[in-house]
Amino acid sequence: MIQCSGFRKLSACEAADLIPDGALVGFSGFTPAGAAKAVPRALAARAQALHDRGERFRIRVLTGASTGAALDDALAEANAISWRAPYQSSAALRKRINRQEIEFVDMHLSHLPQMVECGFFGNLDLAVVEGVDLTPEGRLTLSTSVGASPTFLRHADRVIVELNRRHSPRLGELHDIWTLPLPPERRSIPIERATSRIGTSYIAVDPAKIVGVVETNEADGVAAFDAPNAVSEQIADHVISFLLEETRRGRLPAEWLPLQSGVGNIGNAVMARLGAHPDVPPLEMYSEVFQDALVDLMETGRLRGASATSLTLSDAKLQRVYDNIDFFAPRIVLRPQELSNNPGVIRRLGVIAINTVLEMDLAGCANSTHVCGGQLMNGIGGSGDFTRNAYLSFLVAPSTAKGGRISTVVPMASHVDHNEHSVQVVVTEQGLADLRGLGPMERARRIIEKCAHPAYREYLHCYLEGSPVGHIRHDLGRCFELHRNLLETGRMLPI
Ligand code: 0RQ
Repeated sequence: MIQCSGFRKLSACEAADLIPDGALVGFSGFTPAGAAKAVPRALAARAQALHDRGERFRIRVLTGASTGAALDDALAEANAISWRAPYQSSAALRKRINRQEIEFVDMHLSHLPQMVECGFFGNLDLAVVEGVDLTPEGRLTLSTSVGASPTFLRHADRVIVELNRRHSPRLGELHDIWTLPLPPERRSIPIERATSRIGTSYIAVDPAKIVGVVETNEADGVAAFDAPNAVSEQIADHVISFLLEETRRGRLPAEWLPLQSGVGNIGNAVMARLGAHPDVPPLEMYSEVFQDALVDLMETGRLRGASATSLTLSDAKLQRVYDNIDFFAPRIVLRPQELSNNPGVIRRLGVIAINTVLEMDLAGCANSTHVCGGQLMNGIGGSGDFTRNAYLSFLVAPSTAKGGRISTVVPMASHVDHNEHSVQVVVTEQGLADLRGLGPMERARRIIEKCAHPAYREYLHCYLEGSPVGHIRHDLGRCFELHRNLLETGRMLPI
């Protein structure tokens, strides 16, 4: 038997053969960062071959969040997934979920580890986890993300490790692994600053559970961001002016509070713009994802430190971190997602949260996940963990989508992920509406005036003023008229 780190060395195909039909499998991955690659790709090929022979093969898939092409895309294309949680952003998977071919459980990411731990999803048959180092005693150093891997490794019956030689063997210097016990043994989490380190650089895996090691050498394949456009820059500028004014009024300390910024182009642009502004103090992050713009900010001293659960960097940026790891390792902390997204820690640190939504409504509710109430886009991800618990939270969106055919400010959101009790400040490129302390009518008028696109303002005002009087005004006969128009004619309002 060929060995690797004292464990049985397997090819990806041999490892995939160990996964039976119907298994619940926890794969590493939080975004493409640190996602298992070789085994799920081989599993997709095996599923395809079995389906071609008329045999059944579908598994239940857990990850930290979204993943890379070798996992969600490959398995969805091979029709090898029957059930999936907690988040995804794959076009192939989305299509099957929206055709009801896959059951998808859209969850707050901070909730996932506890749900697994308590057995709410059933027995975890296997964990397939990417690492950069494994000792014969079972000490595993993870690669570019932590996510829910510590939980999967603790609870799975059997473990397969993908040892990826592409990454820096020094990645452990960024990791901070700490286990949150279940109630009633749960105790306070001693994270007092965004970059406090409280745990170890490795995970102790029971060596008896490790059934094999697959050696790989493959990049995460994180796509580079689009150059910031005028809309995302205007959104960023509204957020920055507001934060500077809050500081001037003494409602935000001079050194600010740790920031969380959502994934995607807008989040990346906001961070780049914040970092470049001469009046913004050097920043700290307490977020989920460490993305491209933050590398430059850290190098120029504009970002003092960052806590996240994944290093979601394009190849060139990741290489910059590896080439200068003596500088980056003390400044970046990668934690399990139950800590990076922990509501108690987010509230303790007083995080400033900025997340993107699909639509916001006149009551101040927002939809991050479902187009016209039914078609899943990605999932709520960590946006709910941060929006509800932040010291100050922003929900942002361009005021229109699809060339102006869709208004992202609507009378009533067609699906609600963030309700009016959690939402504080909403922003589009048109302007910013601070909803704190406003009653329902003031709130609705402020959202229309500050955030709606001018082409939709008159419609929204007429809807509001014409709706039956109540604490909140709504006309249940008309509240989805814009959505109905969109479904029937392809645009929310006639030209
Ligand atoms: O579609 O690509 O076909 O043009 O939605 O929209 O404006 O490019 O913005 O990439 O940031 O995605 C909410 C989906 C926004 C994302 C969402 C269409 C639009 C476009 C994408 P095209 P944009 P983004 C965790 C942070 C939930 C999870 C989260 C998301 C496409 O931000 O998944 O917040 N958020 N995680 O045209 C129909 C509408 C639309 C619409 C936009 N109202 N109706 N289509 N689109 N609005 C926290 C961290 O710490 C990281």
